[in-house]
Amino acid sequence: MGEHILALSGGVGGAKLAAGLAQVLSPERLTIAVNTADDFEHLGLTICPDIDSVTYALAGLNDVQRGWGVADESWQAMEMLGRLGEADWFNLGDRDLAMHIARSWRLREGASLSDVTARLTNELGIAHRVVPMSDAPVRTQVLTGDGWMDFQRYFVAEQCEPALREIRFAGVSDAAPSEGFRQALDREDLAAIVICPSNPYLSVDPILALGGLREALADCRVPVIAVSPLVGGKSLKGPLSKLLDELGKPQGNAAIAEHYRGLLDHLVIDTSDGEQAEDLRCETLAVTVCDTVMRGPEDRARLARDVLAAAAATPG
Ligand code: FO1
Repeated sequence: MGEHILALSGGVGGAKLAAGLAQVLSPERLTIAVNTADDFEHLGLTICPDIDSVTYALAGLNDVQRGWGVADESWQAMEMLGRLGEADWFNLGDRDLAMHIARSWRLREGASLSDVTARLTNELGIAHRVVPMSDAPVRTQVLTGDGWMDFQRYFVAEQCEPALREIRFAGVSDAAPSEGFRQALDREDLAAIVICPSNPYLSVDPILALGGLREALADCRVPVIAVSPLVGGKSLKGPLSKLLDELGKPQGNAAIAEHYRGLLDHLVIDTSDGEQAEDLRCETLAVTVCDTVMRGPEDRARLARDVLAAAAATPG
């Protein structure tokens, strides 16, 4: 087995495993490529929720309870924005706001999202490589009974309540993988690709939708291993189970295996779903059952080790 691991991550659950991998792998051995299709422009700022979830988790700054944003946050800027009559449906904490200001300012100065992400993670003391999936803007939009809607409006303002009929990633046909992402994929010493426990349809699909990416993963010589975001058949956070219903998909890990069919070599599922393992296993898919719930740093590191061991035992 070679040396380098490429992790694909969305926010929250994905960020936890990304942080676990960073706990057990040295910086030279890990690249984390992050979904940027949840990004949006709000109050003149570029907000990158998944990059920030990964960054805050790696820097130990993340709010565990809320699942997004910075711990020990204050909300004075938000309160003042409300008083000024500005949009207050998307909560920006004071410390989090500093991140969006720094990023937006650097982007406006002409830096790429890759450069800005490298700079900000570095300033926060993160030695591991966190790269955006692309430097070009890609934006998730969802079709509901009210027509097409931007992702954050659906997710935060509408609390995922409208039934979802279709998902699209605006801009993806013009977006290439970022240089850092491409370099990690092309590494001679690449040993495995880990798909973190993020929503396959909303958080991982935008990454796979980048030109040639799904094919590159299907054809790659190293094992592709995914950790299911389902625990006891449900996602711990987020709308995955509801979405499976609305999109007419099977419930449970059968949906995850079906979604990644052709590119996945190994699926890690939670002990609470262990009885599904036999049905999921086939000639081209190995299945590992372990505890995938990450309550703290020990759990994150343990799951990261389990995933790396499972990957090492999988032919590409
Ligand atoms: N999620 C919410 O449910 N409500 C919010 O007000 C909210 C604000 C927010 C601000 C910055 C940030 O980086 C993330 C934020 N999130 C919020 C989470 C975000 O909508 C989701 O984490 C992702 O886009 C889904 O992965």
